[in-house]
Amino acid sequence: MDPLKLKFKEKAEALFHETRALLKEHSAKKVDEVTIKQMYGGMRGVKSMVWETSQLDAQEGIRFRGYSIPELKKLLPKAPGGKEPLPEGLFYLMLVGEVPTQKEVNWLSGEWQRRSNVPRHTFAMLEKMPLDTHPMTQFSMAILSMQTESVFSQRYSEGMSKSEYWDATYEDTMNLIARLPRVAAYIYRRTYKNGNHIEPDISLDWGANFAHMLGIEHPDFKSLMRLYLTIHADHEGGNASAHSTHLVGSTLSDAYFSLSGGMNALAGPLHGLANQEVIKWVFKMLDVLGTRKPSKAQISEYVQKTLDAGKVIPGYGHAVLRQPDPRFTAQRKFAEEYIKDSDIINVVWKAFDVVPPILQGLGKVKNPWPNVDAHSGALLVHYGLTDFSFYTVLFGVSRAMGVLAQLCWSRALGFPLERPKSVTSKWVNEFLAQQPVEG
Ligand code: CMX
Repeated sequence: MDPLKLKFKEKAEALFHETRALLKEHSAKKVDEVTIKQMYGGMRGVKSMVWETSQLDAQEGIRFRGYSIPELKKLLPKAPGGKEPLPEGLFYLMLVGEVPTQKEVNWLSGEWQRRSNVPRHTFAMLEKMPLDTHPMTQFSMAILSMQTESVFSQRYSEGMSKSEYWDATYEDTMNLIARLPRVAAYIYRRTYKNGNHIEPDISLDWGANFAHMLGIEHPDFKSLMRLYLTIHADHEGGNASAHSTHLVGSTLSDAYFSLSGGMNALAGPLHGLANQEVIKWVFKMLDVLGTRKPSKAQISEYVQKTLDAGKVIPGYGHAVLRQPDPRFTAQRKFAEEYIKDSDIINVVWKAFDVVPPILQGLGKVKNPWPNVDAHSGALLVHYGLTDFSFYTVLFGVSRAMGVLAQLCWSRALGFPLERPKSVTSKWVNEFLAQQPVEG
């Protein structure tokens, strides 16, 4: 058994027994009540799921196993000479709850290289897709096409015991994450670079090798990818991509089915596709205004026009957060450190000053602040990755780490099929009619 799997096994056995004891003693305790508004309003804030890998605080933002992004930037191992955390380290932390050593992270980089072989039929399947198929469609289908390799499905069909589910899921998780950069880079190169593919460089870490296979050779782009893949990895369990992965997985669908489901949720414009929408919106604004250096007053006017047209301002707002997203701030800090004077980044920063008061003025937007998607496009454009429709795939490669680490936990803790109760409008009206009249 590999050292990470062994560590996970020990932790999982301990938490499994702890959880059984907790359920025996406290099953009937209530942690929440659901309002009519929450039922009709996308279940905001309803505490109904356990998610080990990260937790989101509305004011403070995301913490991965208790660590904030600035803390992780200091604590997680780096590539030689690099300043950004290695995403492998975050996966390790999410999976076993311990900050890994450099040696442990180096082992994981090598292990993912070892497991990174993509089945040939995945590339053949992609080649059959029209070139203008959205990269997220290609990505989700490519993940699904690799389901033929699922260790979980194979062992399930052979009669695996429930106690081994976590083991097979760990194998699928490691294989799948290892293969994603190659798959994503293949989609990128076939869609935008005439199928001129770049072979992996096995001397590189997971994020840097991805940057290399995309074909963007600026050394700072490798650093950006390491940071990007770290900060997008998880956002507790209720967000749409995480929750979709979790829901599909709860049927004992394997990691491939589950992640593909999660990616389909990430592809929506209110979720991961917002990173593509932000940069499209910025460039449209620059075109309409006829300048690369718009004033704050010009941006303000364009924001108002967007709202008047009945559209949202992409990259702003959040279902849970009520402050600027620390993932936005981390990207801003990266830009301040690595990039001197970029028009497009200046526009993003000016928008940060202009958009929140306008959204606040609408009186209905609960969070007027930028989210993770407000900044990423400008950084990617700076390094020459200007194919906007690919951006959500980058998000997806990172998100796989959080949702699949959690899938291992869901299997280890024996979480059952997810099946919340729904009611009809008629039921709601009858329920209300039975309530005592207030006042
Ligand atoms: N621009 C304009 N209006 C906005 C807005 C924005 N950025 N954010 C919220 N609103 C509006 C909502 O559309 C809603 O209007 P209606 O009542 O007319 O339907 C109202 O304000 C209240 O919404 P909310 O409670 O503040 O926000 P929700 O929890 O319903 O939605 C989110 C959250 C992210 C979908 C929303 O803020 C949004 O659409 N933002 C733009 C898209 C975006 O950036 N998504 C990416 C989020 C991060 C990620 O998942 O990647």
